[in-house]
Amino acid sequence: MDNPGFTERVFSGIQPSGNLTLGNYLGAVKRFVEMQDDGIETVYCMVDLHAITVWQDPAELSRNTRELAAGFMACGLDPDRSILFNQSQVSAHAELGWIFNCVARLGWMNRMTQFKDRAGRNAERMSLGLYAYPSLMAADILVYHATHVPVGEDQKQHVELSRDIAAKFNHDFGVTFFPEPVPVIEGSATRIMSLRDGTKKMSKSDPSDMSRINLTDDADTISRKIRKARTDALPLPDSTDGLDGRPEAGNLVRIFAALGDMSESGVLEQFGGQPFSKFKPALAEIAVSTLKPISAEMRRLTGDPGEIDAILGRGADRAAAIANPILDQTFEILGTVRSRFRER
Ligand code: AQP
Repeated sequence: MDNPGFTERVFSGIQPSGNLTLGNYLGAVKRFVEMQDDGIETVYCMVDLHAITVWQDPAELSRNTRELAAGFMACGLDPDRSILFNQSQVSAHAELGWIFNCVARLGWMNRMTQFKDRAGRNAERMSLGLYAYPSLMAADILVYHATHVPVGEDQKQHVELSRDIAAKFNHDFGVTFFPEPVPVIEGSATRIMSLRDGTKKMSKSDPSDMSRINLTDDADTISRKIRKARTDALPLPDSTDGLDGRPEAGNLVRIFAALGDMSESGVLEQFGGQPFSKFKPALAEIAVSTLKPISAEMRRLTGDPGEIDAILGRGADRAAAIANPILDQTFEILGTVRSRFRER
């Protein structure tokens, strides 16, 4: 057991920074649903405070948040069994985030590859929030004393940083107060790549819509995006070794395997030796049949934004009931005077 003395609890979040992609679905949400059914308490969050680390149009932010909530539920998250809410409604995240800004070291932040990837050569012009993002993410997880964090491969470094922050806090104050959360990176699709460039992650904020499949795409759009997906001139190989050095082919095979709940070798047993003109229509078919019921359910749910808001409000109340006492104890450990009565 990784965290003796702590009850197992799952936390994860997704930014409402655009449409949910097939990468988010296969790398994260599908796993969220499986963990909900594992009998552990699950807390899932639309991390709007992370989304605003880059400018968001206010109307789009609320639309994306409701759409993401609908996406979660359409994929199988049940707001009665999981706690489902948006981050900014539970202020304990931001408060613990500040405390962790004072625990985390600049050197640790400087090593975060996601900031470097996103900022590129424009680091000087990025927001301070984008730089401090991993310390808020540590607060998101640790304000629930969460022990397990299902994520895609790209978030592994951030979860590891949460462990370092928890360990340093515990050490600095001589306590065993925060658990050291474990990243859960499982399944065959922990890193789905762009349809336009097999070396780049599929991302909801990629400027090219052709680079990704959105959960809201209709059947024609999905088929067109797969037909136009970049590939090479060779047929598919007979074994997974033959995918080495062929990132686009490897990505499409991985997507097929994840959608069909089969292994990559199983896909190649079926399609090895065949050209992409044969493989792509089969991939489009399995993608459409998986996503069609999800997008139909999302459309139904987004038709009633009032109901989504009510679900998020109730989820936030349940989340705050766990987070606020943990935040209060953190302030006590720090030694801040807490004399104002507030209902917790
Ligand atoms: N391409 C991917 N393959 C597998 N998993 C992925 N995830 C994201 N992209 C892929 C996983 O989805 C969860 C939510 O991620 P996020 O929204 O918090 O931020 P992100 O990782 O930065 O995702 P995006 O889609 O690339 O968002 P933007 O474009 O706004 O930055 C995480 O668990 C992530 O690992």
